Amino acid sequence: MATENPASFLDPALDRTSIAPEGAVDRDQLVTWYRTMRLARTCDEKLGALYRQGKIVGAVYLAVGQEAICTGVVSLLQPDDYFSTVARGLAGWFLRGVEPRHVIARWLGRDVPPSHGRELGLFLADIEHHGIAPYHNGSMASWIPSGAGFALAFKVRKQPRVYVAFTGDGATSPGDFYEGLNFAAIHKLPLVVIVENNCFAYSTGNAAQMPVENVADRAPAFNIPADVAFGNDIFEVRRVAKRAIDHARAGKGPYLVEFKTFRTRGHGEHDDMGYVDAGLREFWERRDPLRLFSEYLAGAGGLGEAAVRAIDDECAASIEEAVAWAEAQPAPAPETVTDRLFAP
Ligand SMILES: Cc1ncc(C[n+]2csc(CCOP(=O)(O)OP(=O)(O)O)c2C)c(N)n1
Repeated sequence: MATENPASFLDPALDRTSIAPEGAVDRDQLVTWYRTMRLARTCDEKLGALYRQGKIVGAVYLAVGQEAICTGVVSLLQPDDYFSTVARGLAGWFLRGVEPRHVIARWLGRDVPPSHGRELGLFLADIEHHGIAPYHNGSMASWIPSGAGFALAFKVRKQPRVYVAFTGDGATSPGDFYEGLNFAAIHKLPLVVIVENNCFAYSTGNAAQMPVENVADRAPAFNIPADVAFGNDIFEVRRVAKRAIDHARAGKGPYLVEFKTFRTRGHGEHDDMGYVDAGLREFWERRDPLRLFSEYLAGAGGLGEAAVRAIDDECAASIEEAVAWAEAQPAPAPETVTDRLFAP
């Protein structure tokens, strides 16, 4: 595949190596967001280790480096808003109450609800308990028209709800992206599209799959507003995403937000990222969302270094417990293989 490695993929105007909120933020909220991001990071790192031990069924896809986006966006949603994530939504799931032990057990293919070993963690959806919508299949961008469908249902029922569809940069090139956003724009549906532009669609750099500099440059084709922002700053994510969510909820139609970010692991754990040069990696590692957030919390955020480390340790312990629980769950019994294939 074609690969390009421009210096950073990041417009210097968006760049920063320290973060801070614009106004006062409640201490408990800060801790909740940080804990969510750390829990997701620790869980992902553990899943990477389990993959190397041969314990994961199939491939595993991690969100290391992208945690601020999902955490920031989902933290703004109302309980009855729906969202769907693709491979990089772990932090959002945790914020909505999904338990790490269930996520890990799913990746291990265990007999746990809701699919009892029928799907992997990648296709996580639990609309009934957590408002995490199914995105119906793995075909890139299919989740945009299905998100428009959910948003249409909200509009027809006159419910003040929004649907947030997370997507990657690569998934903004297939036709489904255009069909879904076109329909949503015509009917002014409450659909927010959050693009996590992590520089690569698998190994294909942005310039090799987009004739525009930003995904947001595609929004004028739908006559909808769009923003580009730095996705590793939880405070900026919340600031920008709030504008989009408020717009959609007010009945003004879809809104696209492109967050520039980077995944510091491969597309999946089978991908060694040989196509990424060391300089690019180092650039983004300095801008790691957890590093930026923990530096703020330990310093100007007033929490102090020891309290931040205590949260990290607590997350590490809870992921260890979750793995122990998940490994103790049984695999689905072979004779149940045809169960749950069809709705009763
Ligand atoms: C229509 C379609 N074409 C190709 C693929 C194979 N595929 C799966 S993920 C992926 C790259 C996705 O890149 P991006 O949307 O940028 O998300 P990222 O993995 O970087 O988060 C490709 C090409 C697919 N799933 N669907």
